[in-house]
Amino acid sequence: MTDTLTARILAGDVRAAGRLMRQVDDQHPGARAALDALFAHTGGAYIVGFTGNPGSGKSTLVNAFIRTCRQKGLRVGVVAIDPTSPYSGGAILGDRIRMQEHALDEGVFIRSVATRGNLGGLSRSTPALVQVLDAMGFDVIIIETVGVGQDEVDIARVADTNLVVAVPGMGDDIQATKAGIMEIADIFVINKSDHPGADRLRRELKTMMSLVENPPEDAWTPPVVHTIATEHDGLDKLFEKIEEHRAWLDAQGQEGARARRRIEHLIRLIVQGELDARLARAMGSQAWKQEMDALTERQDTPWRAAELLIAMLGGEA
Ligand SMILES: Nc1nc2c(ncn2[C@@H]2O[C@H](COP(=O)(O)OP(=O)(O)O)[C@@H](O)[C@H]2O)c(=O)[nH]1
Ligand SMILES: [Mg+2]
Repeated sequence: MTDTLTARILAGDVRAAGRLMRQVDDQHPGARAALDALFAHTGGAYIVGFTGNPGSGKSTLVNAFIRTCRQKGLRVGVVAIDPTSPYSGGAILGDRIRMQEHALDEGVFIRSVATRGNLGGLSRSTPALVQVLDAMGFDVIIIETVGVGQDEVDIARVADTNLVVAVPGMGDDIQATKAGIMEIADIFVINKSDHPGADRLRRELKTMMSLVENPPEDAWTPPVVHTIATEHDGLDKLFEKIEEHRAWLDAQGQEGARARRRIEHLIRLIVQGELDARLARAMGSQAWKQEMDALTERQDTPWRAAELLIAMLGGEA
């Protein structure tokens, strides 16, 4: 069973891949064996993260970027994460619509993930989905994420090159400074550059970057690229900057160490997802309800309760 499924995925069969991805979402026990079998075939894809506030134009930009990649003959897989929308909700439909230009293109595979109410779901499923796309032989894998919480920032770290998408005219607060987003930016994209304030935002970003103390001599300075995603404007420049960043990574000779760090990071995400899921299960149990009864009566302490909870996490994976 697993053998035929993995063989079909390795051959690029999108229906087989879709099936495994659904199994990953449903935490189907069979998914693990397939993921294990696929892992040896991964590592060939270049992963690009698109992170930015809702409405900054990420999906539109991804759509335009896919077109640029396709013109160069590159096959593209996309994992679009929207933690605020339910599975059947508008954002996911919206993503489909914004990317539907590529709906019939066999060189493009788009997978939307919604995670509301699914504890540990994002960090659990995203690395697996990326691995499946990688094994399918896509040249470029895009991860679109909102980047508001630690979860999304963690997800972004899976990428080789991280784009942080900002838009002009949002007032004085530089949106990108939020929640560690600055640190993950390899390239800043000022999308909606047709709106007023794009140059000002560019200056703000440059000023912010100049505040980095004692950057190493060979450090990468994130370039700022202007785009108008709706008009496909600035995409060639963006592609060029991604290639420059990739070349810089190669020149750093960091590929080995980076690849190691990334796999380690992936494993940490998988463990975090698993722990979150186990924690949710443990805290939903009868034993825990009784413990909470005892606690509210001051018959036990939070520290002893925490120990009990940790002991309860050790169950079956
Ligand atoms: N004026 C303008 N509108 C844009 C641009 N890029 C995207 N939009 C619009 O911004 C809205 C949000 O875009 P979307 O791609 O869904 O943003 P996301 O939530 O970040 O994925 C849509 O109505 C887009 O048509 C742009 O460069 N200029
Ligand atoms: Mg979107």
